Amino acid sequence: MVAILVQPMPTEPTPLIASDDHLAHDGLIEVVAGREVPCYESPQRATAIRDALLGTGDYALDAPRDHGPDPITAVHELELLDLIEHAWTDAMAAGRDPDRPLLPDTFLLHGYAGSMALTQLPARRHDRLGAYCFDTGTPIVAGTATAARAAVDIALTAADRVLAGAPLAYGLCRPPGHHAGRTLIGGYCYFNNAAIVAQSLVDRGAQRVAILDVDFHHGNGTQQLFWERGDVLYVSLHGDPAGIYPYYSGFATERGAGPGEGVTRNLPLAPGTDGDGYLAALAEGLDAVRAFDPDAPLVISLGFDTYHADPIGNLALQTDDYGRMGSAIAGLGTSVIALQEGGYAVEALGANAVAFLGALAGSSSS
Ligand code: OKP
Ligand code: ZN
Repeated sequence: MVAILVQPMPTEPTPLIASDDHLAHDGLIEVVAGREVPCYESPQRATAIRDALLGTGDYALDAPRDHGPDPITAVHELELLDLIEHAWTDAMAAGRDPDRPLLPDTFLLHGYAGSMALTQLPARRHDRLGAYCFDTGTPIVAGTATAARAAVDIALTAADRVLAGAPLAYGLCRPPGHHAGRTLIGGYCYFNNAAIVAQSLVDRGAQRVAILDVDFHHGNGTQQLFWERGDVLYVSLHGDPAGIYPYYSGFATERGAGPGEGVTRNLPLAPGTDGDGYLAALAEGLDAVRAFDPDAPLVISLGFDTYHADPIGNLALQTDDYGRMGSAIAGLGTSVIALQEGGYAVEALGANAVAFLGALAGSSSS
């Protein structure tokens, strides 16, 4: 009698790209609803996720490789990079309090200019913040530029791993990126990590790249960057902007323009949407990805602020729903670059990341 041993396939650990460079980016406060509150986007978020993933034994921690500024300026204007790199040192040279974050207080909006042809900006970068920032939740401190650069390198290094053959790599980006536009920071975001990766895939020869954004908030920056592009699909599920940040974008009627017509898809969700409702919308989003037929790894903007206990979300997902999402996305059969965006219920972030990424990788610890 022959014993037939069914052995589980030994799965390679999933690359977990992370860096402690984010720790020095602690914005301290944001201004919301007329009040100064502690930043929801805290260093503890990334630490919690990293520790939980490493605790499973299914991840291989690795440091990001420096990719230089070029992948950033392929997506953002040089003046934005210059602002982020020098706003803090300009402010210190001007005698600003080193214990307070920089937040803009005067915004350069369309309505400010009207028909005037404005030609100049103030001399020092911290005085220009309101020309490059769209909200009061995106503070700059001494460590912001280093952290934001590291987040980009984390995202690009995760992409490198997948292009080198890993079926899945996870970039623990902090600060997040999906609200950052060509010349705009906002929503805790400075450089658009996912958009930079998508553009780098195009620059490395991809014809069709899909970005799936499952953060609770609409990724207005990512949508803006690829609005008229037919080669990068942006699909986003998010809280209905009729009552949710970023308020001005993310409605289902926004579908892209020109060569990008129909290559932006928004799936706004009603307050209280639970796992079943979410999975139904996700199936629709995944159908859009399949129809687009990407020839590159899927880029996921991964937020856990859809969780029922998230302090700034209003959906109702449970931890096991993140496993269901991971399994549904795994059903695409494509390799995946998963990049961290939001999620502010710090005590649940680790379990939610383990559930999502474990199911996506098809591991038993999910
Ligand atoms: C960043 B990411 C809600 C205040 C909202 C900005 C939220 C930025 C979310 N009371 N402030 O998409 O998770
Ligand atoms: Zn979010």
